[in-house]
Amino acid sequence: MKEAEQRIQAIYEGVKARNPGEVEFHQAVWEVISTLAPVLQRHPEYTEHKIIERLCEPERQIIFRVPWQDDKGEVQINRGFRVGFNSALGPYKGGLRFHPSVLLGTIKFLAFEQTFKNALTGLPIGSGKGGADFDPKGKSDNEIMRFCQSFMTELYRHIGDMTDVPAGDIGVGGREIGYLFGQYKRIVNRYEAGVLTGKNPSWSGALVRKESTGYGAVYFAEEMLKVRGQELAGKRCVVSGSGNVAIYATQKLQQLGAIVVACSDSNGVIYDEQGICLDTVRQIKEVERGRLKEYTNHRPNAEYRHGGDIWDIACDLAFPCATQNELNESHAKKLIANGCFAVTEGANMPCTPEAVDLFHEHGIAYAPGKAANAGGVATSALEMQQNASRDTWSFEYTENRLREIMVNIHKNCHRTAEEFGMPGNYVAGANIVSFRQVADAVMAFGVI
Ligand code: NDP
Ligand code: 2IT
Repeated sequence: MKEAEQRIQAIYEGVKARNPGEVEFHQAVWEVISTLAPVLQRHPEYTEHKIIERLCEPERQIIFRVPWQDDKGEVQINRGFRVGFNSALGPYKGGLRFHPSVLLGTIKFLAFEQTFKNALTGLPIGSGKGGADFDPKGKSDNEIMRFCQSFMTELYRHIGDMTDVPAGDIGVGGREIGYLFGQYKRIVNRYEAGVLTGKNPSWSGALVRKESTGYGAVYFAEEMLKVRGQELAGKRCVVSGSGNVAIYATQKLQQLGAIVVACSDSNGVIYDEQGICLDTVRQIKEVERGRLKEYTNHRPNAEYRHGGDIWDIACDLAFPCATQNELNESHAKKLIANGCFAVTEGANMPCTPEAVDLFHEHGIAYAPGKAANAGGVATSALEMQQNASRDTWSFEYTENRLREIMVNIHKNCHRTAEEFGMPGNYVAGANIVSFRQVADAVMAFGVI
């Protein structure tokens, strides 16, 4: 074991040296490879074929200029990215993020995570991620459209239903996918529905895709609770964020009888003891594209805490659904002290490594994003299936498929953690299951 651990440490030092300054990428890589020593011990062929080293190097990284004109006619320049991380299991697959904080290292961390997440779904999809340092906040519909068109005018040559299939992520939802798809269709002169997912169901998108990440995370939480002889009904929940993932996690929690008492955006926190009114949140975020502080105009008994910390609010179950590293060690301490016993990541890498260590030390049920939020990309793969067969499935059928996929991911992670002597450690379980699957495919293809 010692030898395998030393080898992994050396690989990690190499990753840091080759990718200077990309701290989120380093964090994501370490989170995976630090759990793989027992696998290397069992499978010396993975070392011989340098599988970890190969999985840590993206297959391709594309960076491009995105010029566009704002409503005043002023020229704006953004930077666009698309990273194809691994295509052993299928075409590159993963979302696009539009947020001012986006750097190459952000996209690499997300694409790296996607490799393992996509493998966990059991569906034939490789991994990728893209986006731009564009800030959609405060932009008019026309500005968003012009930006998306310019972005796609470069991206189109790199994507395709057999090559690379983008979807949404932070700042990219149904509206943006519409503009992106329209521009792609116009440039290539073909209606290639399977080139993007997250499309509107009225024009070749899949039912349930919009809801799938949040719903899937709740299904995963439900399975974790079952193992502990518990259920969701009656549990007090806190869901950070108020975007796509947070909204539909909240919806499913409410459908299953849980009480969601708080949500947030990057400015503040809403605490509604009676339970969050989702219609109000959806009206503000999905229709008016406003700020969460407006919630109290509709629900005067609720409290808005400007700059507040959502993890201060006592809960049984926490669902970080906003962004990376939003829940740190001191937040974790607070949650545990307040009686929280399960943390399910709807976002990608929202908990810092120190927070995760605390959860494990305290026996908190902790579901890493690559397992718990895989329902989104899994339903994207179901959208690709529907597009390939020129078919449309019902909401109920698609939701059942999603549920089955989440139950299976939970089972595989849980069982593998036990098999490797780390019962209840979903991080190890998820990493080992998915790593083995990708590793075997990479080996089968030879050195390419
Ligand atoms: P949205 O853009 O719909 O919503 C993002 C939410 O998170 C908003 O409430 C936003 O607040 C908040 N947020 C974003 N960045 C920050 C920040 N730096 N600090 C505090 N709050 C922030 O994105 P999604 O809901 O789609 O994505 C949320 C998370 O889920 C991300 O980690 C994403 O990678 C992950 N994910 C998404 C999937 C999907 O299908 N969409 C699938 C799997 C994972 P504000 O409006 O103030 O910016
Ligand atoms: O992080 C993710 O899994 C996503 N943003 C969804 C990716 C997808 O291709 O549906």
